[in-house]
Amino acid sequence: MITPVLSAEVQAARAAGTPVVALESTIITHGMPYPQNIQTARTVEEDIRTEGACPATIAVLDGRLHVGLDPDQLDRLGQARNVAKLSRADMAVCLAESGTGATTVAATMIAARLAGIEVFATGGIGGVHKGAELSFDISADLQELAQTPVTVVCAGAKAILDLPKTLEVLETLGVPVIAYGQDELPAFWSRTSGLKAPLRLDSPDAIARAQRMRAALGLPGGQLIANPIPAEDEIELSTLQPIIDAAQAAADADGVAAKAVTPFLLQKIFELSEGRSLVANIALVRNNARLAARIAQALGGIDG
Ligand code: PSU
Ligand code: MN
Repeated sequence: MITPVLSAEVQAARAAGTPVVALESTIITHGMPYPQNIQTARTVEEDIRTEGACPATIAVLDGRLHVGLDPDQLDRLGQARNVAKLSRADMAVCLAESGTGATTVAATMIAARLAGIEVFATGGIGGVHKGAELSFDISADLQELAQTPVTVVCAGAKAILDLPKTLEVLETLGVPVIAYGQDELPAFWSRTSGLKAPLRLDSPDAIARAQRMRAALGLPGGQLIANPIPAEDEIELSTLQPIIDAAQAAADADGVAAKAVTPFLLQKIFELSEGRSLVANIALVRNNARLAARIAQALGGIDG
């Protein structure tokens, strides 16, 4: 097994028994424009520290798997162009070829597990894309949740996805999809989706206990926590739906495919919403980071 390179902060947290929360880096390189990407990454790390936990942003830099980036490394990644977007399929080649790449949800889960980190905060996971019955575009994030034991806190699946199909695939794969504090599945920029979440839990403790029970049952895989965006930051689905439809139509017209789809749609929605989608995206990632820190603390109180 390879040993990830731990940042000084993560090493100190380990020594002190401070809980650690993993963060992905594709959201920095492919999910948000510069310079808000770096500012957000820093703010989110600070939110985790304020909750008494330690942030560990994960990326592959020059052929090494980093768990925790120092401020310089974070800056360089946020300004770099043509950084690879790494999922399960790409990680080994990138490392073996001494490459640099940002980790998606799937790749971040793999790295978190290698580093013994049990909780990970992001914005939204990948899922089943609209038109998947023809394109077969289903994110590797879903398979990863089925096999890698990390609790992932997101704000629901992005409304650019086919949400009912995403829930169906997660159910087939045996992934617990747990709405936090409400019955409905949140839809990233909005608190509501019109879909009932399969499961609901109301406290970090309850989420931590469920994770331990899953392991005690001998089941592989993680849990998906869908944490609704704070009410004051949400953009209602009715406002966003025409924008999402226009972005999807542009992607179809341009023949955008595979890995390029999610970054393309996020950028188009950012432009068409005149930046509103980004403001909401930042608020929901921060909200997820705070909850993840509390879950990490609760897990620390229960033997693993
Ligand atoms: N959430 C965001 N912005 C993003 C992503 C998630 O708010 O850019 C990224 C994550 O890294 C996720 C990836 O794993 O999009 C999914 O990409 P794909 O659909 O190609 O699997
Ligand atoms: Mn895809």
